[in-house]
Amino acid sequence: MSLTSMPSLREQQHPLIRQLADCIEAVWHQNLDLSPYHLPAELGYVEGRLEGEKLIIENRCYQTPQFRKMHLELARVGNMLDILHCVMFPRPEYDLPMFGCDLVGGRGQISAAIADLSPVNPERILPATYDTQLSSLPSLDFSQPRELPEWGKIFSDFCLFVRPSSPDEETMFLGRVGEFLQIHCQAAIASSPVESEKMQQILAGQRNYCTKQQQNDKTRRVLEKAFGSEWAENYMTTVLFDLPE
Ligand code: BLA
Repeated sequence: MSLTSMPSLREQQHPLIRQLADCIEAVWHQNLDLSPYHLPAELGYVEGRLEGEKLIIENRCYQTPQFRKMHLELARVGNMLDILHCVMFPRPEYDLPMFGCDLVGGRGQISAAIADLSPVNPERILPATYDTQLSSLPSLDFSQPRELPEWGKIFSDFCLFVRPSSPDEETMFLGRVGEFLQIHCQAAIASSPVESEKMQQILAGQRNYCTKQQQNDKTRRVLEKAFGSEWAENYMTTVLFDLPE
């Protein structure tokens, strides 16, 4: 199926999810030289059932010279749960952070909006260009910040994790994620490959990121209930957070 004829889940989703999905794809297309990335067979578009409700997952995936895999996933469970998940996995030859974003909502309200550019070194230090640019963004005030779970130590000090409580806060979140993406794409195209020793450190950092994300029980529970535990394990480790070789 071609991209343009894909059934459009996003038109039915929460407006913030729709807008963020459009924003992510726009920034990708404007800045990067995209090629298709093929997900494991049968996992591009999936349907299951969770508590009698239909669970639909729609994936879009690209690669570029700097990124091994750029994954945008939209999911919906009946009218109960709306999800946007996005991760950009840099090729380990490039010293770039991991961009990750998750929006989870239901019944008209987004309960979790998270976005980060996460460092891939044990010191949790971002490359200087990121640190400088992210530090110079105006600070934002959200009325309902949320606390990261234990595995969330992978995220940077710039991580946004909130429950957006008004249309203004939704717009602020959307704008900030757009800024993260713009900074990230520009830094990526300006970056040069590293030496092989450094590459090993980056790989270890990416593996740690994926291993920690695989510990998100809330994601796992949704997938297990709809598709069973074996399917959920396979999906989390091969599609959502596959470890680079
Ligand atoms: C939270 N993720 C959640 C929640 C659900 C999902 C149901 C709980 C929402 C809430 O507490 O309000 C479910 N997320 C999914 C599912 C998929 C998904 C089913 O992506 C995919 C099909 N998660 C990510 C990425 C990040 C992330 C890339 O996939 C961050 C960069 C973070 N999601 C994240 C965090 C929480 C969350 C930190 C809160 C976890 C907690 O409070 O324990």
